[in-house]
Amino acid sequence: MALTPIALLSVYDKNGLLELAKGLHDSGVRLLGSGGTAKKIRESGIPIQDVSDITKAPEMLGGRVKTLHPAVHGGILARNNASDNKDLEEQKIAPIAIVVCNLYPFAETIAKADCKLADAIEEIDIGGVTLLRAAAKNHERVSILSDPRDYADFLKAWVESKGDVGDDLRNRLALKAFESTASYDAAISNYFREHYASGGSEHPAGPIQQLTLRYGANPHQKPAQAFVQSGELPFKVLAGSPGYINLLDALNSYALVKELDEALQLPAAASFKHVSPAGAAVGLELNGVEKNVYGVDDLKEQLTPLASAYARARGADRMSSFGDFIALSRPCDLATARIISREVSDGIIAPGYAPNALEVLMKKKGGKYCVLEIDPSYSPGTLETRQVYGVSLQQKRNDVKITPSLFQNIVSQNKALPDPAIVDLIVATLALKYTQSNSVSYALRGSVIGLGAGQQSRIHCTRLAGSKADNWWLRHHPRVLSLQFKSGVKRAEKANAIDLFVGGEELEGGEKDQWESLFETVPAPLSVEERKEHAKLLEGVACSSDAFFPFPDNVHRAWKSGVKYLAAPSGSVMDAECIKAADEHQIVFAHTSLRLFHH
Ligand code: 93A
Repeated sequence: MALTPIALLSVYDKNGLLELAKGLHDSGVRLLGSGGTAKKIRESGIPIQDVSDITKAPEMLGGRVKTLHPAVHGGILARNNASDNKDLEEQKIAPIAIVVCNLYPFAETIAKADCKLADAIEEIDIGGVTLLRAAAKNHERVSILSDPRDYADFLKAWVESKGDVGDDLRNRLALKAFESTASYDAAISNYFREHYASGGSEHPAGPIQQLTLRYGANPHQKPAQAFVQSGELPFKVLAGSPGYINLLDALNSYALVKELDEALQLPAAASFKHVSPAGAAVGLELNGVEKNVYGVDDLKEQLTPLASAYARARGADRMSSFGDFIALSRPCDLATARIISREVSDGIIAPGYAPNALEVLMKKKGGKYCVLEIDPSYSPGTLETRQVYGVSLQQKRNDVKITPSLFQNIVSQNKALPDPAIVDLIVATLALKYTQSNSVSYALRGSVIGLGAGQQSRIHCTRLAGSKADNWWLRHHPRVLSLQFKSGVKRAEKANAIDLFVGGEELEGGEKDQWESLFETVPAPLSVEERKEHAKLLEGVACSSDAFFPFPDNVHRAWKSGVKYLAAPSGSVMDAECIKAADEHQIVFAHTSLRLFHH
């Protein structure tokens, strides 16, 4: 004779409970319930036994132990095989066919403003989670209902199938139960991370796993936080308080400089704004003109290789770098700190600080300058996940290495790729790996000199990067180098004034008056001829693209900004035309077979 199927019900949310209980009872299911659940069902006139009737043990510890008993879990976890049936028989345990359970409202409890730690702890469901997991584990035989919205359909299927709802339904219900315990546990660990392992806690005893941020991308996006699910955050906050976008910049820019240093065995620096590099460079020595262009000719400290890297990164596009987040591949030294101390900047991440450098940085912004120290041995996991509009997206991290071998497949007639050009191609290409796509980057002397980021059209990237490189090069013009500013004009004002001068825009009215007021002698505009003559002197530039060039216009445009070395993946129907354009200008063109989109 077939056994009477048993359903165990233990729910906090009692919506839909009575309809389900009645339906199950009417179809011949024997009902068992924990304290409150059984009471509610019984009071409505539906017969139900208490869990304690089968456990022969009362609910205890004020409800902390209700269903945690072998009579319950043996009945749920038993498989339909000889050995398990024998065990059940010996222990006089009846198999349970249906479990109905939802959990104490932990998330709702901690969301209340006056929630104390003790309140939160009392809301951590143990027995319910165990019921859900046990039933979901044994879904080959057991149906687990964790969501009242599933009751009606389940009941219908149960009645129609006379108690055999089928694998598909049980599988989906089990998945849902596992998802509910996973998100329940995530809420609990999130809560304790904030209480026991937060960088904001007054005395975090152990590793810091969480930082509460003032807000997210915008001030109205609260709450906001940074956290790791295990281990500890790979950086320490030495000063200031990083914001959400600061951390996006810091983590992307550090990844970039670390890889640049590894690839070229040179100290590297990056200057980030809005999650793309405004500049990135390795520490090649600066000549006299470069020192002037990069605004470090008056620095008292001797430039170290690291300081040269940052001077280059900061100076390539001084307009974009204003208020940057800085990344250094090596511990910050005094000379680098001195350059930073004179610039408008939001923060820095580096794998350490010389004491005298830290002293300088700690004084910046009245002590509010954000100083992060990253653990250089940190290695992020292989999978990265984020959510957009409630949907999780997951991918393998882009851990491809950029090495000289990437540029071996030279498809142009000119195949002469000297070592310094390989350095520049690596700098340009690695910058793209951490630039919002589409992107095209121009580099020279170990430094990005023009970067077109986040454009939907490739030619717009190539033009934007090209015009930035042109602008950068015009800043080397002797007439720019000898501009006579009045004393007291600030560095940022000079940068803006030079940008207007080389940009060639005609100024009018108040803007013109203001601009002219900065100079001892107001300079005459650069003529078309002067610009052309100077542009001819820019040569040997490297250019890299994060995806293939769809049309040869990109190659022609790059050439106009002195590009001699070009790298891009192949794959365009116009590849042959692009190679032809490169040959027309004697450009060395390497097909990389590597797309580097980044978002
Ligand atoms: O405190 S518990 O973790 N201990 C238990 O043994 C236990 N068993 C079920 N909480 C337990 N439950 C939970 O009780 C269920 O998850 C459900 O949310 C609630 C139902 O309690 P009652 O039937 O008394 O209203």
